Amino acid sequence: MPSRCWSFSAVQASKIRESEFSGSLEFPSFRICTPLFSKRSPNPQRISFRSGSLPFKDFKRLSIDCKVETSSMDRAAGVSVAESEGYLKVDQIGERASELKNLSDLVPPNLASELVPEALAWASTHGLVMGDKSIENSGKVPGVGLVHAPFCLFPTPFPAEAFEHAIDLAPLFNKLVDEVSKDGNFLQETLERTRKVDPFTNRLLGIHSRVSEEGIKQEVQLGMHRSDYMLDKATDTLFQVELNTISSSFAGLGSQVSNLHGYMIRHVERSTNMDAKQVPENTAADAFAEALALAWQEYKNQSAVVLMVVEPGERNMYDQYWLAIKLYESYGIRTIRKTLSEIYAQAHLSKDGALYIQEELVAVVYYRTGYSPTDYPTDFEWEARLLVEQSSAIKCPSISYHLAGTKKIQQELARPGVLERFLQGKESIEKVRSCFAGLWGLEGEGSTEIINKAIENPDAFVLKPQREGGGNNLYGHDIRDRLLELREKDGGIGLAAYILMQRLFPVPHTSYLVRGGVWSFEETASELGIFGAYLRNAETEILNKAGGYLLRTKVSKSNESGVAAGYGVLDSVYLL
Ligand code: ADP
Ligand code: HGS
Repeated sequence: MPSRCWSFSAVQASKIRESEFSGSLEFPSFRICTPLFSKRSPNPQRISFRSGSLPFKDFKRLSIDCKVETSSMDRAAGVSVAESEGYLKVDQIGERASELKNLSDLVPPNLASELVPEALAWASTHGLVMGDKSIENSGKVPGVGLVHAPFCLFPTPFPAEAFEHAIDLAPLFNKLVDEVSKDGNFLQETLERTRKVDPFTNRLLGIHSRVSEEGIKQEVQLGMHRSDYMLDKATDTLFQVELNTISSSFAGLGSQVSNLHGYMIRHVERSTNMDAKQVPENTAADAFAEALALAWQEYKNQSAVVLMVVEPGERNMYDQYWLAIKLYESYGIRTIRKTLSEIYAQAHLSKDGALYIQEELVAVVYYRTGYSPTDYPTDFEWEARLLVEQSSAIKCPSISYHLAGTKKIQQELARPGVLERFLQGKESIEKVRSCFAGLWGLEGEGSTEIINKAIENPDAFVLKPQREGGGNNLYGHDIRDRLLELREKDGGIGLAAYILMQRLFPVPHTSYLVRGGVWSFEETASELGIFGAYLRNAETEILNKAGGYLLRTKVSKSNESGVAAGYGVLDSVYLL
């Protein structure tokens, strides 16, 4: 290409922003002069590209159509004007964006540090907050001891196709949970060996068989789930990490992070070409408030309330209040908050099984606790759980939905031919099965081989007990040690308390993490959660949809992503 100096009209020039290029062009004699720099100055100027992250060598092909607008000054500068007409169109932008791994690369650290106070202020003025564990009562009294929730300064690039796929899976998993929950024998049989070596699961199954014998008082089933996925780097496949059917958190704060990122992108869209529209609207809080309201309507008693069952000290109360406040503001439905021990002390059933907390009639019971043995420090909490289960209040989750979300059931559903018992349609079954990673039970003859594999190569696995809430899994050499110990003890019966899962290695990227008012630039990896809302009254399916999302980003070297457990931060997706 002959060496020419081209001048462009402002419009065209605006398409080319300095920050979009870095380093020098590979076409030795090609120069770009933009009127932005030359319209008023007589001499066209050479632009040196100093920011942006992709050196030109990444560009395999650069097509150039140029519109030449001669301006006297340019002519004065003796620039030979080409005859052709056209636009300088850098279609690499599209391709370049698809190769984009990190938005943080488009925002240099000095700009990020300037923007962090903005983000912190936005978070604080938009309820993206948690109780500060260093301040007493911050988990008891709303408004006392607030700190911003940990978050990413900018969203994380995520393939739109994988995101859409995860959204499409939500109604199928909602249906799967519902169908599995109806099959009490499947739940009891699948967890039979586990309950012998896991007292917590045993108590849950005890309540399940008790109310199954006594007869279920409430036909309405309400599901507020979150299915978590990782985009596996090696296979570029979206694999399900787990399906939460109880206390799926961060629908409230998760929705706010997407809004924060829209606000942050507006601060840098000129210098980075980011587009806030590529952060999908996150309707999680609205979807969960709607699900609670529709269930309340199914109970058909205007004076009834929603009971949110919470932990005694709850630092994540604002995530919960986002739902309760939306429920009141949008539907006029009141929510009361009680711990399991308060329910034990204050609850009773009427003759026809209605649940009352003191004088308050309860239509819906929404658990934000009760998924861990530590939530039942005494038998009183278990008594409270049983009483609620025996009542005609609508439970979220019911004991059968809770059990359908255990990791052993997740593993059993991944065994060949099992999904066919619960889902209709080959396409649906294949779609769900396509996101199952390797999952193995450890009881019975067939498990010896996989246990040996995990002992030999523990880094390729995760060992999971029947626990929720983060911080329970085993990784690396801890897997070998635990398997060797369990195999030796009591003939290996303890193995039934665990499942083995293929270790997933999500696509790495970099992010600006903001925690405790301080930012850091880190190598990170993310886990996408899709919220699912489901409501059925006897044979009538009232609601079955995906209800927004949650992206949690952790430092790559961390095994876990749990935000409440202090591993991950709240994030959102930037769809590419
Ligand atoms: P919990 O119910 O305790 O949250 P999870 O199964 O979600 O249990 O595991 C907790 C965390 O452990 C996940 O958020 C993820 O970071 C990590 N993890 C779980 N399973 C895998 C896996 N197969 N590969 C890689 N990381 C995993
Ligand atoms: C609440 N304190 C979960 N729920 O969603 N974990 C994370 O907020 O109500 O921390 O990253 C309770 C589990 C992922 C969120 C915490 C599913 C909770 O931990 C509830 S069981």
